Amino acid sequence: MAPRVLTCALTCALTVLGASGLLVDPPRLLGELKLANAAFVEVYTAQRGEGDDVARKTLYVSSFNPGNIIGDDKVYYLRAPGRQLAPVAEWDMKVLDHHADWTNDICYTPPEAVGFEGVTVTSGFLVPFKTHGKLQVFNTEVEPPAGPYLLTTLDTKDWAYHRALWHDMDGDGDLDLSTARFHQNSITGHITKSFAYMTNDGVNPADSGRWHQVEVIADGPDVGFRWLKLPSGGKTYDVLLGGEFWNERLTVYWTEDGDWSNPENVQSRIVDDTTGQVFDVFYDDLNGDGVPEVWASCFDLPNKNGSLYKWTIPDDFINGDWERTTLDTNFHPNSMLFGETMSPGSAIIFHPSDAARDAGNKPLILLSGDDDGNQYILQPVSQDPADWTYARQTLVETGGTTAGQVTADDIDGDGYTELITAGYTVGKVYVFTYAP
Ligand SMILES: *[C@@H]1O[C@H](CO)[C@@H](O)[C@H](O)[C@H]1NC(C)=O
Ligand SMILES: [Ca+2]
Ligand SMILES: [Ca+2]
Ligand SMILES: [Ca+2]
Ligand SMILES: [Ca+2]
Repeated sequence: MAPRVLTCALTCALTVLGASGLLVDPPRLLGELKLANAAFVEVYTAQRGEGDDVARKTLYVSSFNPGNIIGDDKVYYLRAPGRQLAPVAEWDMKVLDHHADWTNDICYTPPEAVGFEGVTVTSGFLVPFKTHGKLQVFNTEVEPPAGPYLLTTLDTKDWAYHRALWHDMDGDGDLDLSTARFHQNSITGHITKSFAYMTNDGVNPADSGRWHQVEVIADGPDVGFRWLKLPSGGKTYDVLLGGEFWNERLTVYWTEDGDWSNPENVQSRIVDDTTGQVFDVFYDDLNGDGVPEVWASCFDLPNKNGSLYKWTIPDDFINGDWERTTLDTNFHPNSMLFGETMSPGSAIIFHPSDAARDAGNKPLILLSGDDDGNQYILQPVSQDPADWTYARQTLVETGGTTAGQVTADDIDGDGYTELITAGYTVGKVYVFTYAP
């Protein structure tokens, strides 16, 4: 413990002395790309393929438009964006997909899952004509990417899918596709929530795609979730962390032996049911003490007040106390004529530079205000692990009702991080860099 405290004391002192203040200057805008309804943005670095890390990065942007009633919500991609930074305005985005309605998260698919490296595009939402969501896998090892390979052919109702993570659910060594989803009854408005997986029988999705489904949890995780390994009673468990949007709670689920194929074996604990709607949930070491925290963007619907919370995970996740801290609050969404709005939304931690990470500094948080139309940078005001105070800077005011997702990555490999954010209503993708 002592060396870590000492290192921190030194780093803190250096940070204070080395800069005019503790806060890092905001990044500079490299450029803006016009892209209608830009919603979710991701950058993945392929393990396979030619060239260096910069060449193997791909930017993905999904989009949705309630007005496209015949369903041509597009997903775009751009290979090696870091090789084309000047000018961003001329990025030639290629269409990855136009077969889904209301595309959401674009999730990474590792080569171990199905034999090729790629992405899984999730889709579906509540609005008319957009309720039939899908999980579509693409092989991105080839150009243009091959697919889509539909893994939800056996759906018996319209599901809205927002995330799909490859995880071995039945303990046979094959990665199955785990997912959270929901369905709204069009007459009663009742919402059905379902956490399920598509079983990997070793069949390449390119050759026939009847992946049978196992529902693991009914009425549980519906939008955001993560897989963690957590300790209790001297044992480490495979834990599903659910950010339950409709049930308005944060929960953990586990089984005794890590086999999720029998729903009767699933145990659960409600961590917090006073958060309001959980937009998304994350698992990162925010305070630089080497231990990850759980954190989430949440929205108190009756009071129209959004917050970002963190929970310190106890040594025993089943029996211990999960201590909650408010990292930021008072996010207020714009209102819309039709439908509910919320704020804040998606987030990611980042370091402005490799040097800041190597120095052991706490990460910053890039946060989308979602329906408040803005994006923010939250900076820890101190390097003290016990201090959870953040200073909020506005990175982008899109000027439109809704901003989109955010991501951070050093896309050109110069040691300085780029921030990529979507302006949904204004139809733009913004690219910033911390490079001087
Ligand atoms: C918003 O919620 C936070 C956290 O619960 C609370 O501290 C704050 O006072 C609330 N703000 C308003 C305007 O209700
Ligand atoms: Ca399996
Ligand atoms: Ca299997
Ligand atoms: Ca920590
Ligand atoms: Ca860079």
